[in-house]
Amino acid sequence: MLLQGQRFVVTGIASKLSIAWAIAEALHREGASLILTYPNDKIKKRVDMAAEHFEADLVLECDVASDESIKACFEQVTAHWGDGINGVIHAIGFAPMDQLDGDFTSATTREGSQIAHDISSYSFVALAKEARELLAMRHGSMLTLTYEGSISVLPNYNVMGMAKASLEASVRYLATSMGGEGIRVNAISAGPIRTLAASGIKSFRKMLDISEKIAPLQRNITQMEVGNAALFLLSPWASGITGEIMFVDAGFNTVAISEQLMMMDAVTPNQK
Ligand code: NAD
Ligand code: 0WE
Repeated sequence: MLLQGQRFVVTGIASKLSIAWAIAEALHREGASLILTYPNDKIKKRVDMAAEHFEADLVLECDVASDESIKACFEQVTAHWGDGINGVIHAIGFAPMDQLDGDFTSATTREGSQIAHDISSYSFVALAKEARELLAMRHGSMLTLTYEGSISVLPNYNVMGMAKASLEASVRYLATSMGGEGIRVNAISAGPIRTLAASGIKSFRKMLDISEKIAPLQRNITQMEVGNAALFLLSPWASGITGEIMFVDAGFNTVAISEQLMMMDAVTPNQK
């Protein structure tokens, strides 16, 4: 087992569909010990269930909107694993729903932008501050989840695109800042997956349909494929990789105009 004796703190489990669930699954499969976190009492029950499934050591509150909550969480991590941790997984993203619907310029507000950046981007740095000492003891690493909307425009992703661009920049700055302590920092840019964070997004179904038409693999990706890529980045096999944004998107990001798009009637009527 690749990660026998290794220890990871996993944030962002909200259901069995969560990307964080699949990452925990891969880590657990390889023998790692886990601490799982939840943001509030509403989600706690779900994470308790996950903790049972993954034989997790502890379940801790960690609301990334609060410095006190993050601090208290890592005090408990330190009390349990005082001689270090091997990794922290950040699988958290949030913007108020009204920000993710319609014309970017009209939909985006100061408050919506602040919340999106606070919860989806700054929180990664906030976790790094508290995890740093424990990670340094074992030359551990951090991993976050991002999306293509940081680089290219996708309908309705809006202010989350700004927040993900900021998150990706933080990966590079954190990697440089903590590299001297042997701490690596990476991200996975995942293709669209139906999770709680995708539910309620208008036209998400359509996003999935179009993605599978454009992507070189001609299909969408699964949570398990993200879990396995995460396992690699968090493992000793990736000891030379830091500051990296790795795409797990069936190749979608590499294509500008696909053969499929050339043949779509709405785009090129009467001239196939
Ligand atoms: P999800 O809804 O299962 O996970 C989102 C998590 O964020 C939830 O567990 C939620 O509890 C947590 N969260 C929200 N506010 C929080 C707070 N204040 N403190 C602590 N946790 C908080 O959805 P998911 O798709 O698994 O999302 C995980 C990550 O993957 C997100 O960063 C998301 O942007 C990213 N991502 C998702 C997709 C996709 O299509 N689903 C694609 C690429 C990247
Ligand atoms: O990063 C994400 C999820 C972003 C997200 C989703 C929600 C829904 C519930 C952030 N905040 C909220 N707030 C809520 O209240 N993804 C990559 C998935 C996603 O979200 C989209 C997408 C895709 C893909 C939004 C619009 C268009 C495409």
